Amino acid sequence: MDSLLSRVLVTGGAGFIGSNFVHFTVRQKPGVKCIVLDKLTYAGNPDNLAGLTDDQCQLVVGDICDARLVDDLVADVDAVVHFAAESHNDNSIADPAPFVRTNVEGTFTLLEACRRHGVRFHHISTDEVYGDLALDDPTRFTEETPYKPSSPYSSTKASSDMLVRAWHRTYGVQATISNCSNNYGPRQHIEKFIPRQITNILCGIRPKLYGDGRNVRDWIHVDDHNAAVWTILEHGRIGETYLIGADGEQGNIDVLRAILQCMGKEADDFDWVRDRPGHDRRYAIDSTKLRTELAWHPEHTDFARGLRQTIDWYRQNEAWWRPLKEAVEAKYAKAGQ
Ligand code: NAD
Ligand code: TDX
Repeated sequence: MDSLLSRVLVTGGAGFIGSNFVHFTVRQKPGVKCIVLDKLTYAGNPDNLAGLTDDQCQLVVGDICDARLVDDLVADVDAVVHFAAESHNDNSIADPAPFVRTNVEGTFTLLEACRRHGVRFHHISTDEVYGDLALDDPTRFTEETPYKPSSPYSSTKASSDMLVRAWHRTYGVQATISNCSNNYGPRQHIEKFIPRQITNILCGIRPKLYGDGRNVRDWIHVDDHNAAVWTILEHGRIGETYLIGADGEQGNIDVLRAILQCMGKEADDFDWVRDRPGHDRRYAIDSTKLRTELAWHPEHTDFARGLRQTIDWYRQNEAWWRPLKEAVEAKYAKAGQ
């Protein structure tokens, strides 16, 4: 369907979810041009945007904390979709400083520009702002759940959500927020759980499971996340928050066993390693508001199928991840993980 928006600033568009958002937009929203602002940190890769034409996507390499650059870019678009962040919990435990800078100061910088230019702002956030649930807790997170972040990463995301709410209420910035659960799919950095285990197996390294392996994550395919983001961008009520989730709760050990089975390995072909400090036990999203109010529903709900496709993607794109592998594993080895 044609969109009323024609130019969208996508921060973090060279990362995992942001680049999938750009490709989704090219497929589903003809006529929309994505202007990607990305610092190309260790997590950003311009190859993630390969094959797109200048009419579909323009990459601007820069920092969301650069107020002048951000102001120039925001002045020239219809909306901002803000994915850029430091996104990995383990990194935030080792060195929280870039998380505070990018996630808090960067979001502030974008909000100020949107305030000056009256530009629509959609903020991408995470279910981790709500802390965690016990394994046997029958409840799930809703938009009413109090914030209780556990890690440096999730506390900076919670801070950025608060800024967005305040800038909407105080200055009338036309903002929405979405808090999504764990994404999986192509182009996810190999520091993250699923791609780390897939690429370990492809390299002949045993997969690594933290703690007792019973932590639960609520998995969603990245295309379902991005479809929801477009739905909120176009039809969401200004000032509102929407939780995005696909009823995909699974224990880490079950996900790992599914990967092992799919790749022809024995069920016990992995190592137990040191737990993550402060490791959140369980996340679970109730996305009733998004489904009833905006009629969104996930399409990629066959997790086994999505996992097989993701494994195939890493098999077929070794040149994309191989140069990163040694350094990622050396970092984990140093942390005993
Ligand atoms: P990612 O780490 O793969 O990508 C982040 C991108 O942001 C990279 O391209 C990086 O270069 C860029 N970036 C970092 N600092 C920047 C800065 N100062 N200026 C400009 N660009 C910068 O992350 P991801 O997994 O794609 O996550 C994207 C967003 O979605 C984040 O806001 C994250 O909090 C949120 N989120 C992620 C998940 C998930 O499961 N991965 C779930 C819910 C929400
Ligand atoms: O090697 C590993 N072994 C392991 O058992 C790694 C890397 C992780 N884990 C566990 C930790 C978590 O319980 O797997 C689970 C998933 O870990 P991550 O991929 O690091 O994701 P998580 O910490 O849950 O956060 C992710 O989802 C929410 C994203 O990284 C965040 O950006 C998002 O906000």
